[in-house]
Amino acid sequence: MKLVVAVIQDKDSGKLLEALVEHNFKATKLASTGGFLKSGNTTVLVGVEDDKTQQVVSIIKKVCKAREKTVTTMSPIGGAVESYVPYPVEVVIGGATIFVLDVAQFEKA
Ligand code: 2BA
Repeated sequence: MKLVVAVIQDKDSGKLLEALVEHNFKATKLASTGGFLKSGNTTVLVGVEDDKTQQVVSIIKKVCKAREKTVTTMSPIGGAVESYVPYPVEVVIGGATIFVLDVAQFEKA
């Protein structure tokens, strides 16, 4: 058995859960926060039999789209550390960051 952990954008979470359930996969959605942007994203956990892993990965790739996001960062003027101006930067956020882990044990009580 594998555990697929996918970090996706909030906007795609509803569609992804629908698609997974439609294909009879069980999934859990967790609210998460990206370390770089420090804004909300979604982590989806899917426990799946080994031979179905690629199907789950394909569904995630199909549903979750990469998007550009403008992030406002602070930039120092003329090297003076005290004077910062807001500076917009375009960041491409991937459709999904996917990890596939081996499951040592799976039980339901
Ligand atoms: P964040 O950490 O908020 O990162 C959002 C996007 O910012 C990233 O998109 C990437 O395009 C950019 N970014 C991240 N770190 C950067 C850096 N040090 N310098 C410049 N740009 C940077 P993605 O790579 O598609 O990642 C989307 C989200 O997936 C991440 O949100 C994070 O929550 C998660 N993630 C990505 N790689 C991960 C990893 N190796 N381990 C755990 N979580 C990861």
